[in-house]
Amino acid sequence: MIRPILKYGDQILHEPATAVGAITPDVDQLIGDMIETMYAAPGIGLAAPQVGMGLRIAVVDVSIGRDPSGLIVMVNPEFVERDGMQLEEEGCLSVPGFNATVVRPSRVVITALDRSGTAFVREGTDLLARAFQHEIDHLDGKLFVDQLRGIKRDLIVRKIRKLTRAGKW
Ligand code: GNR
Ligand code: NI
Repeated sequence: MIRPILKYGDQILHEPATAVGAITPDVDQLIGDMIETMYAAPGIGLAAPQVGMGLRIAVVDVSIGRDPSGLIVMVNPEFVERDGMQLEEEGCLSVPGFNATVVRPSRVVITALDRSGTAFVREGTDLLARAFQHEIDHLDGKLFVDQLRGIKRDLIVRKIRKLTRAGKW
């Protein structure tokens, strides 16, 4: 089932999510719905808070479904390494219509549980590293807008406030 994607300003997006205790049938259903919702959007990643669930679950597929082995399900992900630096344009399904250049490490290694509850380690470079960080930020209640500083951030926040007041957000 495709679930609606919440937007900037919805409180759950701005709060840290809770670790998953066990992959129950409800959690498995949520993961399935998140995969479906990500591909339908389409997006290269989706975090549970974006569909209103404050749990530490995210899905990523930088191939957007073109590569059958491209799907990565992360439950309780954590960084074990972060290095390098990249500066690229970034967007978010919860901040539609906006993008900005965000500075991030160019290589990360994460550990997480997969959909069956098995631990794995995965390295990501370039776009995959960016996607991992973007999704783990969501689990910490942070959106890409929060990584921006000064006038770049203020401009986007002001435009969103204006759209919200006009009932167009
Ligand atoms: O689809 C998405 N594209 C994207 C592009 C650059 C950096 C990060 C992303 S993630 C985003 C989907 C999304 O909002 N995931 O939370
Ligand atoms: Ni996002």
